[in-house]
Amino acid sequence: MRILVLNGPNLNLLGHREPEVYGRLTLAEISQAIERRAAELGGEIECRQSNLEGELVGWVQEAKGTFDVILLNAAAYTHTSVALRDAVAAVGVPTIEIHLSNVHAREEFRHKSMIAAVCVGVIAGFGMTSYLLGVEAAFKLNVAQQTAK
Ligand code: CA2
Repeated sequence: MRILVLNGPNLNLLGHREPEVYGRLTLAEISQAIERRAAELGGEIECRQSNLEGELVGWVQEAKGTFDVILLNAAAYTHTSVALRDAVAAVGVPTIEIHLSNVHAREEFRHKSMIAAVCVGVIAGFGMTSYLLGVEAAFKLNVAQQTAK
């Protein structure tokens, strides 16, 4: 079971800016915790971050055949990117949308996701635990898919 974790713009600032909104953990610390959980469950994780929409689109496209599930925190691109939505829909690797914050309790422009409708599900509002729940969900999904074959 191989999981690709993609993080969008500004998430590299985690732990360094706005701790009252996004917490004190750095992206490296979050990635380590996700890797540990995936290893406990017998899987492998690769975590990447980019501030560039096109780079994220490229990584989604390349995931086919290499990764079983994508965990995608597209950050601000969640609310704007038709390109990421089209990539997720076209590639067909099951994708779970992840958010640290509860986007529905924030500004109205964050309530709309361009990507959620082409994802298997959305996990938001639990800080780092959103990613850990995403790992659990990825394993459940994979087991369900193997059983259905
Ligand atoms: O809650 C989330 O995970 C978000 O995807 C975070 C995005 C935001 O645009 C989405 O609406 C919800 C923002 C990520 C920016 O991360 C920062 C981290 C530290 C300091 C400043 C920004």
